[in-house]
Amino acid sequence: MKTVLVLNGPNLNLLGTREPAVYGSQTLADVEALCVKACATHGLKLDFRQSNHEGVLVDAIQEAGRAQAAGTLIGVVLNAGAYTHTSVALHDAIKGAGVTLIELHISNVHAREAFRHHSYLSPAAKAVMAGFGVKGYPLAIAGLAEMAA
Ligand code: CA2
Repeated sequence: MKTVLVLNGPNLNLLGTREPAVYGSQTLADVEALCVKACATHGLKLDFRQSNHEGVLVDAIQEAGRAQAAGTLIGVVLNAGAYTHTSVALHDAIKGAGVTLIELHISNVHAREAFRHHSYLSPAAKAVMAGFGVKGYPLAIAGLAEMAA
């Protein structure tokens, strides 16, 4: 059974505790449960992580690249949070790892502040999703499963 890595960046551990109008009221544990279900539907195993630290996210992307090369992982769903708009290191990690990666945002970043309109990750990502709320996570897993089939 192959794995999907769902990787969450800074402050996403706060989901469901503040800003429900933007991010909804579901917690990160609720998101993990949605992902477990989506992976089970597609015969996949879930690796679900969150970190507030850029280097930890870089390490996880590199690890995912090695796992994909070894044939044990089909790809990554990455919500890099605010690092989306700042991180050349994450851009380089995605390119360097050669991993199939879907950039995901819970909110429609293009309908928000101008500083959220630019992503350093999009040019390195296979696909980009934004604005589906937390339901975007299972949709992204379904998309990865489709790409891998
Ligand atoms: O819409 C998304 O998923 C974002 O990636 C979320 C990031 C934001 O910086 C991006 O522009 C768009 C923020 C994640 C922080 O999430 C919180 C959730 C609840 C309370 C506070 C922060």
